[in-house]
Amino acid sequence: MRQCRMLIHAAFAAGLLLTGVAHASNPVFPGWYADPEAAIFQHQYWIYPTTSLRYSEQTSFDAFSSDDLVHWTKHAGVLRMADVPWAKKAMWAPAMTEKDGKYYFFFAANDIQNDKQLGGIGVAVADHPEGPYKDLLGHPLVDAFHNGAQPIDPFVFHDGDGSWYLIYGGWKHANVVKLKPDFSGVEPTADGKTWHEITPSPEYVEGPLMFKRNGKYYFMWSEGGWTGPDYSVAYAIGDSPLGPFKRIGKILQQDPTIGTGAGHHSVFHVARDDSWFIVYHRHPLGDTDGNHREVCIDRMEFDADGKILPVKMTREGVPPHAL
Ligand code: FUB
Repeated sequence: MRQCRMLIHAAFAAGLLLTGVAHASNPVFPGWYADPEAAIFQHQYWIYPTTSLRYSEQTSFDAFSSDDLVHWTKHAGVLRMADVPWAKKAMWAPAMTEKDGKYYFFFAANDIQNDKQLGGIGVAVADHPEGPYKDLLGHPLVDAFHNGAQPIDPFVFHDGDGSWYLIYGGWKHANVVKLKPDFSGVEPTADGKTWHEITPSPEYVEGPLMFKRNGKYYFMWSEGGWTGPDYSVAYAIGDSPLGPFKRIGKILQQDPTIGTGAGHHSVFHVARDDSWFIVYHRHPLGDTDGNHREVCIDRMEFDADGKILPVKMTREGVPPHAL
């Protein structure tokens, strides 16, 4: 019996389930990390998280790459505060995109509380997914509050018509704004308006994300307080990236048997087989330190009408999945 238990432990330690299939486990990599951004670059999965420390210690970002969602390679310090002249602390929430062979890393810095403070959302650029990323502009891309939205938690959405949008916002307000094609600033949409508020409901807090599926725009975000157990993810579906969006409901929240404070997510969509994975952070059970956040991955599925099904958080994560 004892020998049998030892064998089971050895199998798990080797990353193998009893079926013999290598399997991820949640968290997907060790360390306190949050706000994961999922991206597929150069036929590999990438995750770019916030380093979940005190604000004064949030001065660089690590990235992680994988061929199969199970085995992850760490790339340390892909963007460092030293390479962003205006950043002083609280570097958060990467948003990644590739354009014309360059890789762009959007992020928030300095946790500004009003328009007099220097900081907001910036953008850095590199020749490779693993960096090194360097500040593109020498100043923030969004440096002030618009429609009440704190300039944090960027997300970049590339629409089918070629337009690039920045979706962002904390303090219970979300904005969408059209990016100039070279990401050097923002520009008005056809109606002459620049800062479009798309706050979907009073429950919205931060961590927005957008994707398009079957011609519909899915807008997702986090609700609750990120340090506590109630942090969660909800969503809406609309006909335009500019909204309007009406909240449908929560799809990710704490599970008293698995973890608490599950939120600030992003998604992998594998086009080959139309499979979807949600990457998010959560607190370990019983741990009340707000910064103790771990990056996890689980399946995200849709019903026949295109509604997102509630996510079942797991300890196991997902089996290997080739791109
Ligand atoms: O990690 C810092 C902050 O925590 C993010 O900006 C928020 O969305 C929350 O996840």
